Amino acid sequence: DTWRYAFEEAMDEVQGKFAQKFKEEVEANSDHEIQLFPFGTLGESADIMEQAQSGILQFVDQSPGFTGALIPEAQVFFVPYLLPADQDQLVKFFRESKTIHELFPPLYADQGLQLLTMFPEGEVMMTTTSAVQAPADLDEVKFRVMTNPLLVSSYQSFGATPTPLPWGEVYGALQTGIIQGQENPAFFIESTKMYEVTDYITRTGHNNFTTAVMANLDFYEGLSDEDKKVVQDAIAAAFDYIIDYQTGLTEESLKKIMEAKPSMTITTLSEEQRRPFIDTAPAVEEEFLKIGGPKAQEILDQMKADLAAVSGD
Ligand code: 6CS
Repeated sequence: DTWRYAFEEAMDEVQGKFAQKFKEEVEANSDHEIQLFPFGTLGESADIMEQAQSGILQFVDQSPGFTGALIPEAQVFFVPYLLPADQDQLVKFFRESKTIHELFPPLYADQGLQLLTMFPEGEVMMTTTSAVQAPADLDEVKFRVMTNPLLVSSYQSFGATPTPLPWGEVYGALQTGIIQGQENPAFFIESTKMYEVTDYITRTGHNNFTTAVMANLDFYEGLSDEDKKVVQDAIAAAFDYIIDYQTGLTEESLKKIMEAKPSMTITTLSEEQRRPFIDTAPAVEEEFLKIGGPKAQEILDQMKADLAAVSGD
């Protein structure tokens, strides 16, 4: 059979690399073919999710940043400073987390989706048209966020005016001055040329970009055990590959940005400068418990237990 797989990025960006590895593995180990649909070919994130839920697509990569309305619990990934900054701990969390491997799958299944994996895409950084060193610098800054209510709350707590937009509108909105900032991992800031329409990159250390790969549930449940294994093995291989692929990627991407635009200012906030941003976390966590759906408390508690288990203290 031919299986259709859509994702939110270009072929040579992280989600595309993951998808290409998945395709390679499935095709090497079965008679099935994977047809890949990068960003823009079938619409925005919200569109590809609908297509996966209705079975037009067999596979979809949609980030929790866009899954807020569907699975409110997935907003937990937008509590700032919750995920570890340390890459080894982060990867261990994604590999071993009970939240991801046991608690989230039934919530995705309720929406007609088989959750196959979640993986990190890199440290999230702010790119803005003016310098950011403190929450006060975000005052009056219309800051684009993904269409996720908790991410909106988080940026409100940071002092900005959050503006949720689908990805396709971000470059133009920065260019025309409708917004003055956005956040994303370095590889994406580089590949999508966000540096052309902003002048400052600020490393606040508040998050790592999480994404999720899913299959249409009826399609997945209809697969033979052998095919399910092909899919699971391909996901596992692609996970290992994408973690490896990201080694050094952040620094390389920042270097490319500086080469392309030497006037760009990249600032890593000190622990002291981060303090006021870190101090917003408890309020955002409380908001998550209010808007994060019926399982919010259970998800947050388990997530903290999972994180403690990988933190080594
Ligand atoms: O900010 C966004 O909307 C996009 N960022 C990344 C890193 N991937 C896909 C997503 O659409």
